[in-house]
Amino acid sequence: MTLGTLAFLAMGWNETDERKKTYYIVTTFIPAIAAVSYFSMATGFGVIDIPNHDYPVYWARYADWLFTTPLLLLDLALLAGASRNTIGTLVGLDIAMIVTGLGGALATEGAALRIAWWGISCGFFLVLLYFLVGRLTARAQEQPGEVGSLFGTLRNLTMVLWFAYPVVWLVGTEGLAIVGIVPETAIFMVLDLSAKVGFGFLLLRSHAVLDSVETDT
Ligand code: RET
Repeated sequence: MTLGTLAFLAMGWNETDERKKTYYIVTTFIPAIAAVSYFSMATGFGVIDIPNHDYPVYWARYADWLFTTPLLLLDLALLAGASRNTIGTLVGLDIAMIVTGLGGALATEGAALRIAWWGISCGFFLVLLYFLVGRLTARAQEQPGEVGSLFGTLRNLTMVLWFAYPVVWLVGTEGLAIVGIVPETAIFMVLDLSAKVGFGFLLLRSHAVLDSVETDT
């Protein structure tokens, strides 16, 4: 995550166009926040033991997602030229999804209740996907040049990777504990790296495309 942050910083350092700078700023903060979150988990601060819980809770994961997932959505929304209202709706749904997911991870009243929180979080997630696939895609297709196709690539990557999070959560230690804490942590790490650094590289290497985005805010 730190290397990704430094790479994005270097890529955007000499950018003079104000509009394109926005993508660099948003995209660089994403792995930077994750680097701090992983540092806190590696050193023990980002992990808590909760009474009546079989496994420790990595709360810092949710702190990371609380900030980085809205920033990822902001990147997509800016690319699509979405309105402030659409951006606000997406971010609101996303925050609700992460906070209710944290509710599930912290719940101490047994597996059934944890799964109920998971279901609520998935509800927000599905509405979010509806906006991403419907509203944002329609807006992105009205954009000139290659914007629509870059948006399509990033949206598909986002959908595939983001879908894996609730699945890993459900089979992992927060949910049914079919998968142990070590493989769960490893899978989340690969997902996080792809959804943040992989996504960022795909977006920022497309300089010419970013030039042609028209905004509607
Ligand atoms: C949770 C809880 C269970 C239900 C759902 C979840 C969704 C999480 C997602 C996270 C995405 C994170 C990313 C991080 C970094 O780049 C919170 C696991 C639906 C979609 C993209």
